[in-house]
This record gives sequence, structure tokens and C-alpha cells, in this order.
Amino acid sequence: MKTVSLIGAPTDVGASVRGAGMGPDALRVAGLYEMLRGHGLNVIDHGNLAGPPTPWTPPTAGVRHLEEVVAWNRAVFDRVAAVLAAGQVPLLMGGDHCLAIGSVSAVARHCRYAKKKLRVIWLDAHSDVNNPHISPSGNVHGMPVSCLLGDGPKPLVGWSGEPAAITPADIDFIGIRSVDAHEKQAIAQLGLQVFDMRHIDEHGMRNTMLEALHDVDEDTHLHVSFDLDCLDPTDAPGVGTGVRGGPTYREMQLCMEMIADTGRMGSLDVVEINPALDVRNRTAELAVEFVASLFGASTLAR
Ligand code: B3U
Ligand code: MN
Ligand code: MN
Repeated sequence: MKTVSLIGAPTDVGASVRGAGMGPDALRVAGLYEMLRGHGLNVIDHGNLAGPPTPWTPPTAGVRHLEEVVAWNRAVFDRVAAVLAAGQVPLLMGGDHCLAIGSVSAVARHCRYAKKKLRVIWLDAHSDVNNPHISPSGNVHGMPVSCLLGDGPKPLVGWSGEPAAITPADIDFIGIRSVDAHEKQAIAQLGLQVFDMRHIDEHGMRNTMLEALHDVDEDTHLHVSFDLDCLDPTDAPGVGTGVRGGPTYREMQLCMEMIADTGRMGSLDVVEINPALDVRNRTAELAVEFVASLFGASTLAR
């Protein structure tokens, strides 16, 4: 039986809006553990990782809270690595999206040892491909993809044991609709596969996911990095930087079901839930529904 390990990382260290640190408990209150158990999975809740408080200081050299971001990611990296080594599926409960530096770096290292191909599916309104030179905010939750590609503040790069944890060909972005000017250049230069909202509008979610998942095979480890602001803020109001015009509930369900159908999801981040901005825990409850679909809870037995 598959074992899913829940790892809480209660911090908003990479954001500028406070509150994402309450995400892990919001997911617990919304019944994440019970839902997974109900779907026949073995589940371990590891509780919350520990890390420094968020200092709320302005950016230095284009980055905010670097030392604290490193400390939180170190804790995430170590725990995700241990869970993968135990043959379990790590489910990181964020926390803001800077934590994907630690989780994806650990997954990339694991894939190299296990001789697996890594495919990262980045579900987000934002492309998160800023770096300290181009970021308009200095917030590291806008920079995790660059760090993973080997271009970020030095202490946040190279954790997988290689200069870059992933290559541009390893990652597909879904649902993007907020890209900063310099990020656009970076996306073009790197040749990143960005399935933005226009692409989803024109081709539909089904064709988009067929494209994104086309080379997933039995040797692939799929990592899903699910930023809840990918959803439309009318469905998911509890996020720090919501952007209107996201995929519909049905489109997002299809996206999750098609990922589940591959049978290859080996790790997952659920990040950027901000209970301080939420309405009766709706966003965490929605996240639990979508995670259920990611683990194969479709309407009919298939
Ligand atoms: N691109 C902006 C905004 C942003 C990125 N990620 C989130 N917000 N959640 C930035 O600050 O980098
Ligand atoms: Mn993000
Ligand atoms: Mn986002």
C-alpha cells in the first residue's frame, strides 16, 4: 500500500503578505489526512517542521529574508529526502512557494539516484521565474523556479548535488496569467513550456494536459507543485496574491484527474493557502478536493 507522508512547513518567509504559515493547519482542519485514509492510502502526519520566524525586513541585494528562507528550505529538503528514501510519497503542506526549492531539490536528487526521469508540473497563476536581479518584490516565492534551474541567490542553488536541480525541459507550467516583464524574457530565453491561460482557453485543458504529460512513462517521477493561486480567486479566495481569470473548477479537476491517470505522481507540494484571507476555510477544503483527485478519486471506478 502506498504511504503518503504529510510534512507541514508553517511559514510565510518567502512572501510579502502574511498568513501562509497557517496553511498546514488549515489543510488538517479541512480533513486532508482523513480524505487520504478514506481513499485507501496509508498516511503519516509528521507534524510541522520548525524554522525561524519571518523578520519582515525589506530586501537586501534584491532578496528578502534570505537566511530564513535557507533555514526553512533546509528543513524541507531534509524531510522530503528522508521520506523519499523510505519509499513514501512526500506531501509538503506549505507555507509559501519558496519551499519548493527544498522539496524539488530533494526530489531531483532522489531521481538521479533512482535513475528516474523527473517531470515537474507547476500549477500556478505566476511563473515564479524571477531572480534577485529582476524581481520586482524581492520575495523568494517568486523565484523558486530560477533557483531550481541554477540561477538564484547562491545559498539557494545547487542543493540537488548538481548545479541545477532541473533543466527547462523538465518543467511544465499550467494556468499562468501573471508574468513580470523580465520573467517574459527569461521564459523565452530558457524555452520554458508555459501553458498559460490563453493556451488553455484556445486548446482546452484536455489537450493542454495531453501535451504536458506526453512523455511521461513508467520511468518518470512526477512532481506536482500546486500553488493554490492557480485557481480563480472566486473559488479560492484564501491566497496572498490572487489573480483573476484562472481555470474553472471543472478544468482544474480534469487537470488533476489526468495527472492521476499517469499513475506516476511521486511527490506533491500544496502551497500558498492563506487562511487569514480565506472564507470559512474554503480554499483549504478545495485543495483537499483537488488532492483527492490527484490521488485518483474520480467519479467512476476506472
Ligand atoms: N511575480 C511577483 C508576484 C508573485 C510571484 N509569486 C507570487 N506572487 N505568489 C513576484 O513578486 O515575483
Ligand atoms: Mn507560486
Ligand atoms: Mn502563484
